[in-house]
Amino acid sequence: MTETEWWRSAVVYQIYPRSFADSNGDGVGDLDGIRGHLDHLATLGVDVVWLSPVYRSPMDDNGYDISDYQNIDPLFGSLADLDALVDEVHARGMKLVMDLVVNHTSDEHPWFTESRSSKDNPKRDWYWWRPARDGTVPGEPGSEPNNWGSFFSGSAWEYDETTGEYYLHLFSRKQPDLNWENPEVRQAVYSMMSWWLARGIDGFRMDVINLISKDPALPDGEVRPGEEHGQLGRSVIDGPRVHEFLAEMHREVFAPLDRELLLVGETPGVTIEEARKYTDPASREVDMVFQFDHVQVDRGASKWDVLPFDMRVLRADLVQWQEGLAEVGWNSLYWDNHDQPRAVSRFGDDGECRVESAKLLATILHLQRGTPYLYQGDELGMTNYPFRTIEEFDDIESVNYFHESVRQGEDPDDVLARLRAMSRDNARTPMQWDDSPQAGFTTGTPWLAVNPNHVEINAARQVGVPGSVFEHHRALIALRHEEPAVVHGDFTMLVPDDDQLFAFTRRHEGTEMVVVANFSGKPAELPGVLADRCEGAELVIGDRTSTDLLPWESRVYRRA
Ligand code: ISL
Repeated sequence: MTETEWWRSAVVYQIYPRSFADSNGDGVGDLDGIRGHLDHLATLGVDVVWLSPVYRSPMDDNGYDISDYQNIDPLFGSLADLDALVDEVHARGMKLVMDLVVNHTSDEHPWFTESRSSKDNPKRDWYWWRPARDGTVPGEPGSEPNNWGSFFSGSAWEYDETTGEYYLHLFSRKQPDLNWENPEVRQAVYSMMSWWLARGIDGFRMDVINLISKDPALPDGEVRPGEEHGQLGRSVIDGPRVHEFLAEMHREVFAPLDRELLLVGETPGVTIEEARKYTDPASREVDMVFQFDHVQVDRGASKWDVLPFDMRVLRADLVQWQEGLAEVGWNSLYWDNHDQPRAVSRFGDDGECRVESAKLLATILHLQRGTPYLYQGDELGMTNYPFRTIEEFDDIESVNYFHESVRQGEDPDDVLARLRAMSRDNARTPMQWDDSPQAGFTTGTPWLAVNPNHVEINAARQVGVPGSVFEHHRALIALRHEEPAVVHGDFTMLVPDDDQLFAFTRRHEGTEMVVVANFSGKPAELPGVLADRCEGAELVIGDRTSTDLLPWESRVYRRA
């Protein structure tokens, strides 16, 4: 490990600022709210805090639509509040990483306002403008420049009357895509990034960074049966110049700095082979990727096509990534984030065995090779929200999907059932600090309802309480910090065909860590081959050493 690879032993905690802590009673979380809860993070033992976007934004996609990269949205506070937060994070020995959303801006960003104003505006080419398809009437359905669909339903093109052309938006129509082919765009982004680093932040989580390079021919994508729009494919995902752009970014922004930074690329749709390229230390692009394969094991063609969860499919997928990045590259480890339902509701049991299954997920997460990321509330085993009506949802993806599906004739109750399982709002309900009426999140009316189960599930009931999900995470984080085998060990799957057990070893310089987990709601027996491995080894995480495992029980042994 080189000195600069400090992040291999780190644990990252993601904050969704809107939902973390509200200091001024307006119902929306803010920077001072975060500052007031830093001791929670220090107690947990995390090394890095990643803040989802807090920049100025019209909030069409809750801050992932940025209208001023160098300012803080008044909802969250001010630049002075951010500086104070950075100082206090640093004072506790932690680092602060910001979200970098540069695949697109808000349509209210001055760059876009200029770009859309006329065809000969100097910033016209900063975005992807195209005329209607030949022989069609501009603005009419079917006249879009190509058949791409947006991630948030509908076409990826929006007609703009000012100049009679369309602009590309892979996400909402208020998130026009920047044209990275234009070197001025790249320089503007790099100088903004350098400005933040000079302000003292410690790196970036780069939103959809593997979508920044598009094939300038913008070819139609393959239309799958039953779908209206074409796939984006390699014309966009890990596109033609993406590695060149990231290497350039590294040269221009990071290489001149002699600091321990964390650079993580969010890369939906990335393959293992591409992930190796992004994270090979020799190519100097990013330190690690955030990939999505394992959070797609319970879905069909789209995220709304919900399939029953099968642990064996999840396990096989995780193993593939462990093996695929064993020699070169590095992965981020996570179960959920602000775009995913809550892990314990999705992969565990959010009823009777909530605590045990949340602990099992934690054990498997922290013991893999890679850098673990906790999303706020994971450390408490927070669950999905019991949504009943569409009015209870806020997320643009969920709301668009509901209306689009109902328009196409689907039964609203069926659509709601899918939203309940998969909506991003499950992760966005306020952090549950205590059992008071708004869970200690706000003294006002929260922007999204607090989960009624906060009376049971909250930080006050768990911090310092033996056996809690919080204390389990804390012990696992401490183990990573003190045990090199957790950081550097190789990964070998054990009993890969077992229907209940998730078991593996991590070996490094004569130390072997053995993880055994009963990933099911039924008791399990340790097969002889596992029992032998555990026999006589030191139990470092877990409560019992017998050869049977209770439902959702997980343990970690060490043999030196
Ligand atoms: O959440 C998803 C769909 O359910 C993902 O496809 C998600 O859109 C994708 O991972 C990119 O996410 C990131 O960029 C989006 C933003 O809405 C997400 O919150 C962000 O994490 C656009 O900026």
